[in-house]
Amino acid sequence: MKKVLVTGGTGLVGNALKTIVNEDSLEGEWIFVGTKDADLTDSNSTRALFDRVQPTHVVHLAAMVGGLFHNMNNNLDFLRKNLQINDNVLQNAYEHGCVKVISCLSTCIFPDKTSYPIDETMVHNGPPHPSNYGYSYSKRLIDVQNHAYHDKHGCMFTSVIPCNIFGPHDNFKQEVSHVIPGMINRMHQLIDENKGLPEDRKEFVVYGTGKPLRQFIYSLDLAKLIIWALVNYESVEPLILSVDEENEVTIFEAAEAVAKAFDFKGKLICDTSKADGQYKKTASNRKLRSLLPNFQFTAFEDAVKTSVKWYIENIDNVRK
Ligand code: NAP
Ligand code: GFB
Repeated sequence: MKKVLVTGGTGLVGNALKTIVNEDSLEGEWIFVGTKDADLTDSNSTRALFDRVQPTHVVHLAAMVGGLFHNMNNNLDFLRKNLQINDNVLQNAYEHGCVKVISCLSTCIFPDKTSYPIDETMVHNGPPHPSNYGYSYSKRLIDVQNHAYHDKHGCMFTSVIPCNIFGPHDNFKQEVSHVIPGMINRMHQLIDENKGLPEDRKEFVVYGTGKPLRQFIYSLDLAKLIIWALVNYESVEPLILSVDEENEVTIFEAAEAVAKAFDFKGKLICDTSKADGQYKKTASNRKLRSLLPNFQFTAFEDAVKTSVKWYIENIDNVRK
């Protein structure tokens, strides 16, 4: 019987996986772990976790994760912590004879100077954007590690490359969050703290120019794709898990979707003193579509609406 260890099981993607696993009552035993179960930057703690769980499969999500501003100021930490976590998890997966490991990269790790759309062959074709080189190189090395374990020991260690993810159980903490949870948190606060102000007098600040382009995948859609890949994807080469290129939106359009979800009628103004980060990282999901042609992604506005609703309903227990 399959025993799937989900590292990073207490985060945005981990909780989405847990929701889908429970909803679809998937076969096998699924164990979702976070730092309190084992600090994966520590080799002894990681070994003790694998000794205890004895997994047959690993979905490796655990990482130091954050948005643009958190990355910009902490490249060394992102590099070191994620290198430690990844080496401990992959080496223990090998030593414990795991049948398969699926790790998570990100579309933000591709070369900054590149042609578009980006595809899976381009991971190592040049330096990443300077804002997140620490995270990017630690993630790129997972691909190198996967090939090394496969070449030496025949391990089926592979990776998926999601675009920007959002959804319930996201990290809404201002200083570390990604753009959508960051805007949800700030807009809720603006509305909450200005109840007496006429709606059209309220001004919400969108950081940066609002012009950068992003593809956003709803966490529950990603979870379904990861589960599909765990069962059906048998290649060491990475697989991009992203919405279609034409579903790319500007940051300003993402802000408008958050405003619509809150029924916010005030103004959206851009604070261009704040960094924009990468202008675009448009990724092709052609390879995914060739394997899974009929997958239906949740419409962006509907996913934002569901995420805002979840945030409001869980406000007392969210990471913020
Ligand atoms: P998240 O919500 O920040 O969750 C991170 C998870 O990793 C948590 O379960 C956390 O445990 C765990 N973790 C962090 N440091 C750990 C440590 N030292 N030891 C053990 N566990 C540790 O992150 P996420 O957004 O779900 O990201 C999941 C994966 O998707 C990551 O590999 C990330 O790089 C990738 N990804 C994310 C995005 C995005 O937009 N969010 C986009 C592309 C790829 P605690 O709960 O105990 O802290
Ligand atoms: O999700 P985000 O922080 O990271 O998005 P990236 C940053 C973009 O959103 C910038 C604008 O253009 C910001 O100026 N923005 C507007 C905001 N309002 C906000 C806000 O309230 N919070 C945040 N955070 N941004 C990350 C990588 O890039 O993508 C990570 O740095 C990671 O390594 C992640 O891979 C998926 O999409 O720019």
